[in-house]
Amino acid sequence: MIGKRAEFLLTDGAKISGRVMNIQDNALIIKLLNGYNVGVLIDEIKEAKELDEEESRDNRKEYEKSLRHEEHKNSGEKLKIQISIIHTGGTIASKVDYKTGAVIARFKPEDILKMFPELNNIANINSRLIGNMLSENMRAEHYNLIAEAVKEEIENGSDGVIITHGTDTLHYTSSALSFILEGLNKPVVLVGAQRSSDRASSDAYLNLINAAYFIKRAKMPGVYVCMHNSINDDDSVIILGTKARKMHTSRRDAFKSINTKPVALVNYKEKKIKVINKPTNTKSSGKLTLRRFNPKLKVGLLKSFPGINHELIDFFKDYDGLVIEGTGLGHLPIVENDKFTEENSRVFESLKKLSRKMPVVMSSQTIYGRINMNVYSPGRMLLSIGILGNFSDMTPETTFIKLWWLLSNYNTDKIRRKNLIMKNFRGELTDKSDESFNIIES
Ligand code: DAS
Repeated sequence: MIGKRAEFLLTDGAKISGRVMNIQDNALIIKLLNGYNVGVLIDEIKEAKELDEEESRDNRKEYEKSLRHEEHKNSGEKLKIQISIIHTGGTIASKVDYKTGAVIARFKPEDILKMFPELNNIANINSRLIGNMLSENMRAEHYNLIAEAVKEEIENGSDGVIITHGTDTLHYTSSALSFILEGLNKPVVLVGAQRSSDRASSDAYLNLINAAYFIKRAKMPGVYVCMHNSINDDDSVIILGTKARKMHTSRRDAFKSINTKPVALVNYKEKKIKVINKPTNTKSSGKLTLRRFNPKLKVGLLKSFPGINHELIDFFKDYDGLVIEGTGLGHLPIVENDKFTEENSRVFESLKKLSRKMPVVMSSQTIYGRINMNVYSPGRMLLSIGILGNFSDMTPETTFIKLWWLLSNYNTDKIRRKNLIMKNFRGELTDKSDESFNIIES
């Protein structure tokens, strides 16, 4: 069959046709009509049909006609932009292992094009693998690795980068990349999926194709997240990387924009982009510089709760920084009201000690809304011992990532003296809160 044109039906229902180039590690290497090579595992081929040259010529004519049609539609602009897809893993790059039923992260870069050839209608795609990891395993070293790969792709001429990533910690990574990629003048879009790409209900296709379409049409430099806007297969929502948060364990519209309206809604099927809230701080020097994380630093994220003991605060004494998820406007149990609350005074003393040693930053368990430690006297007590973050509307996760990044790139004294936690670097802070709770009708 080598050298022949053939059509293959795969076990997952996908159809592939092209010229069989050779056999490598029990996979057929097939050159698709668009010129890209894909590898198809022989044990994933259900049926194979040799195409005679005439028939395959018709296929090619069909493909070239569709390309001309696409080209005509994009008339007047460069037909194909260049988009790089960097794979890190997660459900989007996983398959169901039908022997165990578990979702396993196992994907080769070319799989994406094999499964979603329509991406080729939007851009020339090149694909590279950073890893096949579930995102709960991400560490700061990975943030630096991904940022280095993004810089390389942009310097090699990419007009934009898609990063496929697990959803659980996707908003930590989108924040981290926002801070590392200083002077970014291209769009970088993180895409995940709540259903593995080989399942009919997968949200991978819509998120990927809409991310590519956003990169091609919106021309908005910056770091973004692209996921479902609702449980339907219509729009994807584009959220600024420092304002995104996963808010549901399994819904496909799990990602919401916190304390600010989303950037846009994208619908490739209808060729529509509805810009809602264009980021203002996307002016870039055009010189992309990596301001990396220092993975050796130890930064904590502690959720306060009724009855918390001071030992928990003391635990962080050898850390470099701590973010506390306080309650409400930014409160912690530090006031002794009666004989049951003596421990609260010890919590306050421990906080005072810790705050002398390192930046301690307040965020809120409410997720939505803004910190304000001026309203109640306990909040003022926290301000009096140097707790930072007053008036912040960042999520706890973005606050944690920002503090780690600040400690990696500035000395502690400057962070405190210049109150850098409240300096707006990447749109992570807004000066007016969005009260709409982000229910965006598409
Ligand atoms: N474990 C999840 C992760 O990798 C799977 C997913 O949602 O992508 O974040």
